[in-house]
Amino acid sequence: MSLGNRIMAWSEQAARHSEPGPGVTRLLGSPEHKALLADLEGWMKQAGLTTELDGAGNLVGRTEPKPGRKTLIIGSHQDTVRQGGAYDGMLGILLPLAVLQDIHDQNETLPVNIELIAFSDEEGARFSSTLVGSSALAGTFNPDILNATDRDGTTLQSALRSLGANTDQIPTLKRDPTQLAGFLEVHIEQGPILESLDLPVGVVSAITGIERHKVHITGKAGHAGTTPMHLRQDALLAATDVVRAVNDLCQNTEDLVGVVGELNVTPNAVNVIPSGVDLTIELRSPVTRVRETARQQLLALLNDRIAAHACQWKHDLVYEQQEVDCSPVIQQQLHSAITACGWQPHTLFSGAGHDGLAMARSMPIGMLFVRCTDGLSHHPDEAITEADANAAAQVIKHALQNWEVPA
Ligand code: HGY
Ligand code: MN
Ligand code: MN
Repeated sequence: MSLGNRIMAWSEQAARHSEPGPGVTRLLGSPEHKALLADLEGWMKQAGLTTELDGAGNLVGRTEPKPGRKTLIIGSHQDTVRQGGAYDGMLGILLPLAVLQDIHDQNETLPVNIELIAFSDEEGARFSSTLVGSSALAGTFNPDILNATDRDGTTLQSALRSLGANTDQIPTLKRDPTQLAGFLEVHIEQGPILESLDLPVGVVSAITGIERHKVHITGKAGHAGTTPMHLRQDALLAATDVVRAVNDLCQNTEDLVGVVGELNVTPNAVNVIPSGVDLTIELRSPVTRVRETARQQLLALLNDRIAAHACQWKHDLVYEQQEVDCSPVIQQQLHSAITACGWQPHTLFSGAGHDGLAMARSMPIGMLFVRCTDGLSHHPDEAITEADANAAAQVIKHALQNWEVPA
C-alpha cells in the first residue's frame, strides 16, 4: 500500500464520521468527533505511537521519546465547517500519520521526537471560539471560553468533557519552547495557486491576520402594507448597504479581503418590516496596518449607511488574530525536501487561518500546502489526488528524516 493510498483510504473512513447531509460536518465534542478519535487512536497505535486525549480535547500521539532530542509537533484540526470537505484539517493529521507508520514499519528512528496532534477545534463552527486545542498547547488558552455555549446551550466545557477530556488539565498543556523543534502543519492550499503552477506542494511564507465583528442593526417593525415607504426604519435595507460597503471597501483595498458571512433577520416575516438584523463582518490581511485602517474606514461607513435608514446599530469585535510569519529555517527545510523529491519548490502566503496562528505564539512554525482540486474548500466537493497525497508524504518523510534543529 503506497503512502498516498493509505492516506486516501483513511481520509474516506474519517469522512464517514459526520452529521448527516452534504459534505462533512464534524464539530468539537460531537458524537462524530468521539467516533473519529477511536479510529485515530487505533491508527496511531498501529504506527507505534503512545496516545493521550488531553484536557483540550486534542488527541496526541507520541513517538518513543529519545533523550536529548527536541520534539517536533506535527498536526492539524479534526473539526470541519458545517457541510465542509474531507481534507481541510484531516489531511494534516493523516498524512504525517501515514509517514510515521511507514517509518515505524521500517524500524527507523528520526532525529527528532514527534508529537502528532489531532487538534480539537480550529474552525469554531460549534462555539464562537477558535483554535481551542492549539491555543492550549501555545499557552494562550482563554479559560472564559469554557463557558461559551452552542445553539442548544451546551457549554464548551461539557462538550470537551463528553469526549472524556479533563478540562482542569488545560493550564498544564503549554509546551516548553526550549524542548521544541517547532510546529509543522500539512494542509490543503484551499486556493488555486498550486494548480495554476501545476505543482503538488508549496511552502507557506505567512498566515493572514483575521478579525471578526458581530453587528446588530435595530430598525422598527411595522405593517408592510400600510406603512408609507418614507416612514420606514427597515433594518434589512440598512444591512444590504452594509454588505455592499464591506465588499466595495475590500474590492478597492490592496491586500484586503472580507465578507458578511452570517446574516439573521428579525422577525423574518413576509409582511413585517424587518426590525432587526444580526450580521458578521470578517476582514483579513497579511498586513496589520491595512486591516486596522480598513476597520476604521468600515465603522465610519456603517455609521453613515445605517443612519441613512433611520436605524441604530452596535458592534463587537469578537475575534482578532494577528498575521504570523513562518520560520525561515523550517521553510528552508521544506524547500530542501521538495527539491530532493524532484519537485520545484514554490513559496506562497495563506489567506486561510490555521492552528499555526496559535502555535506561532510560542514556537517556530512551518506549513506545507498540498494542491486541491479547483482550489475548492469549505465545500463538499473539496478533493485532492492520491498522487499529490503521495508526493506530499514523500516530501514530509524526507523532511523528518533529515530534520535539523538549529543549535
Ligand atoms: O477561516 C479560516 O480561514 C479557517 O478555515 N478556519
Ligand atoms: Mn477551514
Ligand atoms: Mn483548516
